[in-house]
This record gives sequence, structure tokens and C-alpha cells, in this order.
Amino acid sequence: MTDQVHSGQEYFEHLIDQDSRVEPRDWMPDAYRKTLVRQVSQHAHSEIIGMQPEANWISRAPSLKRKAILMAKVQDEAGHGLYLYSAAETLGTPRDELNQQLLDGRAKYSSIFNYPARTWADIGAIGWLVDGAAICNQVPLCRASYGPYGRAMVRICKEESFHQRQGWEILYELSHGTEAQHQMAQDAVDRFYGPALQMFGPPDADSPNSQQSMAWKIKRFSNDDLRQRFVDMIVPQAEALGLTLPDPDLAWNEERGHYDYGELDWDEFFAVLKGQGPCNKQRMQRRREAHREGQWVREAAAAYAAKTSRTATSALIGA
Ligand code: BYC
Repeated sequence: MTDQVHSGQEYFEHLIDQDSRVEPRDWMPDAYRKTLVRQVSQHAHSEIIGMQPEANWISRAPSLKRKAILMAKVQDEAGHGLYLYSAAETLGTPRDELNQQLLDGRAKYSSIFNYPARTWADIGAIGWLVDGAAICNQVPLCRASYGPYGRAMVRICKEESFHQRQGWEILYELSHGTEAQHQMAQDAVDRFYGPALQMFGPPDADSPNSQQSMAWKIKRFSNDDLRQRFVDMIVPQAEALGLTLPDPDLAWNEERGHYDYGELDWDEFFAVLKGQGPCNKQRMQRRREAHREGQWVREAAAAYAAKTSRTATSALIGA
């Protein structure tokens, strides 16, 4: 920092210009804080709600090994939620408040989790496509200008790449299994392809937050740029899987050096955001039930913490 940097505002701008990190103690514009709380907490909610479609298959996984792997994955999602709530809390909004926003329906979570996981192959498609999209979107977030968010993303991305590989492996085995298994894998990919591409958010022209978030280096790429990167990544992967992506307009464009792809169903996307997806009601109902059922655990943990802190204080003062 130079002598010319006088105010919090200037220091903040200096950090952003230098591609440095903004930390919780630093001054930041209210709008920067607000957009981070919004994005980080919605990301946390997505991880927590995202446990539901996968947990649906734990008791029906086809082998003990698959069950153990799926349980570990669902546990990872809970962990991701916790790191992200902790990162959001450093911005000054307590986790209880963030959680209440979700329970009241005031906060969004990723559209993708409002689709059902109907078959075992859906667990493969979620791993390959949904976690694949998550990685594409989240690797640049490791460089987000807000320190606690970027650092949380590093660990999350490492775990997501394991998740994507387990999804790939499920689909690969099914795709190279019996005709019925191959069909089940294809059907899962047919249903998850469009919603996975929508995870990147609305087209750039309809994305009110992108420009400012990119100027603040929270987001490093636009929604459409990341979506394109994802399409380019999965086309050869689908070929290797022996599965087809359900888009007749998908074609290599020599001039652009990218795959062209067809228009996505944005009416469906916005309807899902308004609560009209196939599973919105079920997901929120289950989350509220789980919150109610967990009340005694939170009370017990708080009572235990109070007791241990009393014991520690007594030991300190020799009482
Ligand atoms: N679903 O201006 P835009 C996971 C909202 S977890 C729902 O482009 P922004 C996983 C957006 O919030 C995956 N809402 O916004 C977990 C905004 O509404 P508000 C979650 C969406 O923030 C478990 C409005 O639309 N990943 O992978 O610049 C198991 C306008 O959008 C969606 C993250 O959260 C959507 N798809 O960009 C397995 C990543 N898209 O808030 C896997 C972090 C947009 O103004 N988040 N909206 O009312 C981001 O990168 C960005 O927030 C987004 C949206 C790209 C998602």
C-alpha cells in the first residue's frame, strides 16, 4: 500500500485492483457486503438442500461400496454448507438469520435441486453433470476477492472433483452394462442436461448482478462464459461415456472454437425460481421438518457448551 491510500474506500479499491484479498476486518462498501452475503448464503443453502435428492438413494444404493461412497458424498455437502455459512457469518449476519431466510422462503437455493432423483442413474448424472457444473462455476470462485469465501472454495472444489468422478463412474458402468442399464443412464442425462446448464444462472443479458460482481472480482467470469466452458468440457466426456447429450443444435463451431448449443428453456428456469419446480415444495417441507427435528440437538449442544465453559472458568479461577 502507498501513502496515497487514505480512506477505507481507497484501500478497498486498492485491494481489488491488486487482485488481493478483502478480509473481514477491512472496510468494504455496503453493497459489496450485501451481494456477498446473498451469494455465499445461497450457495450454503444449495449445499444443504442438495443433500436431499442424493440422500434419497442412500438406502437403495446397489451395493455396500456404493452406499458408503454416497454417504461420504452427502456428508461432504453438509460440510460445504458449514464452511460457507461460516464464511457468510464473517460478513456480520449470524447463521440463525441466514437459515431463517431459507426457512421463510426469502432466500434462494440452486434451481437444480428442485428436480427429483428418480433412478440410481440419476445419482450418476447428478455427480457427472451437477457436480461438473459446480466445479466449472466454483473453481474461479477460489480467487474471489473476499478471503473467507475464496479459501472455503478451495477445499470445496477438491471434494467436488471426487464427487464428479464418482458420478462419471456410475454412468460409465451403466452405459456399458445391459441395454436397460444403458437406457437408464441415457434417460438420466436427458433429464439433467438442461437444468445443469441452467445452474450457471440466467443469460448475461438477464443477469442483474454479474457486471458489478465481476468488477468486484467476486465472480471472475460471466454466467454465459462459464456455461460455454462447461458445454465444451462435457461434449467429449459424453462421447467417452457412450451417451448422447439431448440437444440437436449441439455442433462444433470452427470459427468460435467452441460448441454451439441450443436455447435453454428459460421459462422453466424462472418458474423453478418462483417455486414452481417439480420438487420445490417437497424440498422446503423436508428442510423445515429437519430443522424442527434438530431443535433438541441444538439445545443439547448449547447446554453442553455453556457447561464446559463454566467448568473451564471455574478451573481458571481455582473455584
Ligand atoms: N438457481 O444476476 P444473477 C452444488 C438467481 S451447489 C437459483 O446471474 P449472480 C452442489 C440469483 O441468485 C450449487 N437461483 O446472479 C450442492 C439472482 O437472484 P437474487 C450452487 C439462481 O449471483 C450439493 C438472480 O437469479 N452454486 O453445486 O450474479 C450437491 C439473477 O441471477 C440461479 C452456487 O451457489 C440458479 N441456478 O449469479 C451437489 C455458486 N442462477 O439473489 C452439488 C455460487 C441465478 O438477486 N454462486 N439465480 O434474488 C454463483 O456463482 C452465482 O450466485 C450464480 C448466479 C452464478 C449462481
